[in-house]
Amino acid sequence: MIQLTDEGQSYATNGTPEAQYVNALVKDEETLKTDVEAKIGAQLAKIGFGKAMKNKWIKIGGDKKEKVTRCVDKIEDKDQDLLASYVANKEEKKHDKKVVEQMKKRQLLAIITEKTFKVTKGKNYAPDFKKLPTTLTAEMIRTGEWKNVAFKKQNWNASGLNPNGGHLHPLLKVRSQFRQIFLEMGFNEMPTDKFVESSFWNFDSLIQPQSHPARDMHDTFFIKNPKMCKDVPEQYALKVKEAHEHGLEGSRGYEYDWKMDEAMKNILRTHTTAVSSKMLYNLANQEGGFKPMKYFSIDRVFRNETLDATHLAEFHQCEGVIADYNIGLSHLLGIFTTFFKKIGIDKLKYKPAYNPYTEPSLEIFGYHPTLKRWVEIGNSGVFRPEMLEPMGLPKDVSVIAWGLSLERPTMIYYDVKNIRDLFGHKVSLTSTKKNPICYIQEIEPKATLSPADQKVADEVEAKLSKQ
Ligand code: FB9
Repeated sequence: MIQLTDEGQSYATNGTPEAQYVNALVKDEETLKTDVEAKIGAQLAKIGFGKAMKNKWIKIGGDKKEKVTRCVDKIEDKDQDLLASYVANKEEKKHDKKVVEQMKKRQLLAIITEKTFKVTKGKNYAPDFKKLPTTLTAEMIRTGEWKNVAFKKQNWNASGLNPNGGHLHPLLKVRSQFRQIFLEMGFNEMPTDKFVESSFWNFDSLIQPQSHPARDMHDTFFIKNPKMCKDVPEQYALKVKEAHEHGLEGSRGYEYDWKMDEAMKNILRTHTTAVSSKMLYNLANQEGGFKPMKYFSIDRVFRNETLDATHLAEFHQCEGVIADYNIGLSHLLGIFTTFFKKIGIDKLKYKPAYNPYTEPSLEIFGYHPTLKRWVEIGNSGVFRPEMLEPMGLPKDVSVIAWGLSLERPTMIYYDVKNIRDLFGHKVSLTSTKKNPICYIQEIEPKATLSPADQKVADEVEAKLSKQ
């Protein structure tokens, strides 16, 4: 359809600029150009003057050509007639296509598509909109009303609502992966469901002296109520006292006055080794006597830390403990090889370290294949005899153990930079809902051939490469 632009409409009504220019003049009378501009407007006069000259409807005069004179009686404004005909009949195919195209180029008209809809009453026509029921109710069935009800058309292809089920927190996903690894290595889970522990099990049973700075308020959370624990095995406590004050034969102990009161103070456990100690005591005193055992735990521990981007006042400690006859550091290194390969690290280095309850102790470092750098991945050691003998473990039984956190590996697996985005009241539930499955890739064991087999493999390789 043809629709005139504003300019086109004004020409159709008032005539083209050239026609308006000539009609502003009297035949054979000289007129100043400026007077014409004042009469019809400078813009229109500018456009009209040129065309009127081209049509020889006017001529210019005066020394400075500042005058114009109309030199025709009658003019025929064809463009105005054309534009008026478009108003009368908007169908473009009724008009000369080339002329319409020219008019379009001069922006005097535009070709538009006009859609018209013929609306008639449908079979469900109703003067007002009735919301059709979408659900068949018991009431409708009971009253028989369902027979006369038109239900809204069901869209059976609509995708159902996402069932808003529960979502596991990344830490718990990594915890279950680590639990799986410990279980498949034959470890048994320790009961770590008590966050409140006595100082006795958390420190004294581990031969951590009562003056040790870690036992101070600024490192440990003490419980106000109940301030003191109920029970500590009496006979065992006396042996622990002896070990603290005088050591065992061959060691002097810490030579201080060990206090039961101090040991009875309740705290939030600072490590799950408190539970390991209790389990070892039970192992030594169980019916039928000591049996070799492998234990593990993964649970929360609490320390009065200075908070920062990677430290909160609590974290999850993972711990493995092996009690057996005549084992030592070499067994521990063997366990590390298997365990850390399963969590994706197979290049290990060790650094001598100190723990009050283990000697020797080692810090463990692993080369992380994607971080492409060495990362401290845990701590470990051989529990001291001063800890084991008071429990009643046989002299030829040793206990090796190691620990690591759950947050560090989780932050690496899920690329979390700030621990507050992982744990605590500011964690966005969306990230908990959206985090991917935790898939920890064990590093495949490399086929290490014996030298003789390697020689054969090299010869075969050499032959194949010549073919
Ligand atoms: O977890 C730690 N690092 C780590 C572990 C795994 C990991 O996984 C990679 C993706 C594959 C990456 C990093 N660390 C121990 C080392 C450091 O992060 C350290 O700075 C922080 N440590 C915590 C304690 O900090 C107050 C991590 C936590 C820790 C340290 C020691 C023990 C347990 C947890 C222990 C022990 C122990 C020793 C002897 C006997 C029994 C238990």
